[in-house]
Formats: sequence, structure tokens, C-alpha cells
Amino acid sequence: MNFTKSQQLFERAQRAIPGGVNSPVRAWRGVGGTPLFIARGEGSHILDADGNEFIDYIGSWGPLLLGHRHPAIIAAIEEALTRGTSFGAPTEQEIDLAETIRAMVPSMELVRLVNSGTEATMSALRVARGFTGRDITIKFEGCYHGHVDSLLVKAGSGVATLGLPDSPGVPKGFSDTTITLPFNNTVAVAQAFVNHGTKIAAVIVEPVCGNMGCIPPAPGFLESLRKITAAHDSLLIFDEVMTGFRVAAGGAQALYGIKPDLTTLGKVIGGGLPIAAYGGRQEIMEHVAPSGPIYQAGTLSGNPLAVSAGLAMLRYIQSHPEIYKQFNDATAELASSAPKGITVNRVGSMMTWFFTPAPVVDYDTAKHSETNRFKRFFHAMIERGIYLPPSQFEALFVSTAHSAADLARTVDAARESFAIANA
Ligand code: KE4
Repeated sequence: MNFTKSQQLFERAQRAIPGGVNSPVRAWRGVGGTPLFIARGEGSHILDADGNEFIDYIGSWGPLLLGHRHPAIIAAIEEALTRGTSFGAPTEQEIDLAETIRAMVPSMELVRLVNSGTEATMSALRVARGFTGRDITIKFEGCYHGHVDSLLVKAGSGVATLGLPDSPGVPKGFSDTTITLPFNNTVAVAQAFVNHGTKIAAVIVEPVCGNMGCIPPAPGFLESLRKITAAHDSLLIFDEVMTGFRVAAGGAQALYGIKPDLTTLGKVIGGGLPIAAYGGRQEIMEHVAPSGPIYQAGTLSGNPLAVSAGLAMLRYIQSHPEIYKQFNDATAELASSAPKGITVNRVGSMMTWFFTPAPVVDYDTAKHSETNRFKRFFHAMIERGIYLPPSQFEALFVSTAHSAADLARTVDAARESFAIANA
């Protein structure tokens, strides 16, 4: 394959944009080489600037549940465009979307739309602190909730990929309000509540981790978080920015039968456009301005184009429940291509091949993965036209657009690439 154009664009990009990208994980620092510059996408495929074609398993990091340029999403955006791009005033479609989210995720009795997952988690944390009058939050090592100052502590995703311990620029006072514990460790959580229980505003968790690679909750873990937060008048926040509408139509809370106090959403609800949301119990969310004193705002919140795309996405999900079996089975087929010595973690249509034979249940065990072997695997897959997340500590995503032929080709490429990586 020829990557000349991407190489030229990357050189030019680095003279205008930090690291040449607008989000660190896109720079391929975790795998080396030059990131591909993408020209267009269609269905399950993307074309890079050199005209190389790939089967896409990033899907914009989760939003593209239906693949690139799904007709229902495109039509909704085109129709919205006939009415304008932004008004900075309420619109009927924002009510439609909030009501649809509430119907699909009943724990979200009131919903506020924002523009990114980071805004959603930052706002949910502020609401939890304001509602409880407490300052401390618990997060889990390797979980990533966006670049919120107080949560950039032992975070996952790009922070894990770049091997950054934390991030400079976060005042000590901010990170001091965050207790970071090992994921799936109920004993550590119980001890934290013994030590700080009356000061803990909330526990925020990715109910299925996607940002240290895919790591499911251990049996009973989420239930233990629900019990212990309720017992201490702390709030349980499910960060479902990645799992929302992905692992089930009602998200991980539906899949595991847990009702959090607050939930954050993103990615899928915009179908690829910038939109996210947070919401939860009415008695909590009523504290959000202007109905209450906890301030949060956004110029483009509820943007008509993004809301229209989101409505089309959720309405498609509601009328096509069969898609979950379809792409879950497709992902299971991918998982089966892994040889001995590779640990596969999968929940629905999000999955990670870990280059370690040992079970991966938290960040420490995820870090046992041999990233050099992952790098060789990643580039061998690129050479075979398969576009995977450029990091061992990310999840891949399968959409409704991935065909049987795509999967067969991917399984063949994976088998060859595993052999190359393990040579
Ligand atoms: P954004 O601010 O990037 O929209 O959302 C942050 C976020 C919050 N919560 C969870 C569970 C998330 O997965 C994310 C963002 N996920 C990463 C993928 N690992 C986005 C990719 C990137 O940073 O470029």
C-alpha cells in the first residue's frame, strides 16, 4: 500500500495542529507509523487520502452503530439543514430527543443535552457534588471519562496509550478530590467508603470498560457499587458514553439490570455528529440551572443538526431491535479468530484482542499485554486493509454495515496477522 499523501498531510498538519491531530489517540503514537488521513467513509469501509480502502472497526470510536453515511442519518441531517443550523433557542426536536432517550433509558427522568462526552461527565460530576454537598468522587484506574480535570487521574484511552501517568495542568486540589481504585475490586471500594464514605459525592464508572481495552464488569461488581453508594447517600454515575445504545438498546444499565442515579451518554446518540447528554433522577436533575442553582450551559447544546441525527439513530434502533443480535454475532465471529495466547474480551459489539494469555480484568492485567506484538498485529492488519484502533488499550466496534464478506476477510487477515505478530 502507498501512504504518501497521508505522510505529506501529516507533516503539514504537525505545523498547524499539536501533534498533527485533534485528538491524541489519532496520532498512532501507540503503534508507530504515520496516521492515515481519511478521505471518505461508506458503510463499513473508509478510503484514505491515498485511495487505500479499509474495513473500518473504529467507527469514529463508537458513534457509527449503523456504519458511515447511513441513509436514515444522512436524510435527517439534510432535512434539518433546510431549517437552519443553529438557533440558540429551544426547538421541538430537542424535546423529542429527550423524551426518546428517557423512553430507552428510563433512569434518565430528566435529560440535558451537551456537545461532548467530556462535557457530560464534567456536568454530571458537578451535579453530584452540588446535590450531595460533598466533594470526593471515586473513579477506576484505566477508565476514561473525557478530559475532565479531576478525572485525568490514572485515566485510560489516550492517556493509557501515551503512557502518561496523569496530565500536567491539573491543579493538585482537583486531583485530590478523586480517589482512583482498581476496576472490579469491590474490597477496595468498600475500604474507600469506610475511610471517606461521608465525603464521597459519587462513584463514576464505565459499566463496561472500553478505554483500557474492553473489560466487562466482574459478576456482582456493578451491584456492589449500587448497594454501597445507596448505603452512603452517594450517587452512582454510569458513564455510558461508549456503552449507551451500543451494548444494548437501553445501554449497560439495561444489560446488567442496574439503575444508576445519573447517566452520561454520547457517541451513538449523535450518529457521528457532536452531541452528548447527561441525566438521571428528577430530584437530582431539578438542581440544574435554570430550574436549580447548579450551573451548566452550552452555545450549541441541542444543536438542530446533531439532534436530528440523534433522533434518526435512536428511532432506527427502536424499530430495528434485531440489529443487536446481528452485530453481536458478527463480533463473536471476530473474537473466534484469536489463537491461543490471546485474551479476547467482548461485550456485544465492542471487543479487544489483548496480547496476553492471562485474563484481563483491570488496568494492571491489561498492562501485561505485549504492546510490541500488538503493534506488529496492527500494521499487518493495515497492510491487509483492516483498520483497527491504533492502541492495545482501546476497543474495536462492529456496526450493522459490516457484512459477512467483511467479517470473513477480517478473520482471514487476523489469522495471518496473529502469526506475524507472534513470530
Ligand atoms: P468525548 O469528550 O471524547 O466526546 O467523550 C469522552 C469519553 C467519555 N466517556 C467515555 C466512556 C469515553 O469512551 C469517552 C471518549 N472515548 C474515546 C475513545 N476511547 C474517544 C476517542 C478520543 O479521545 O479521540
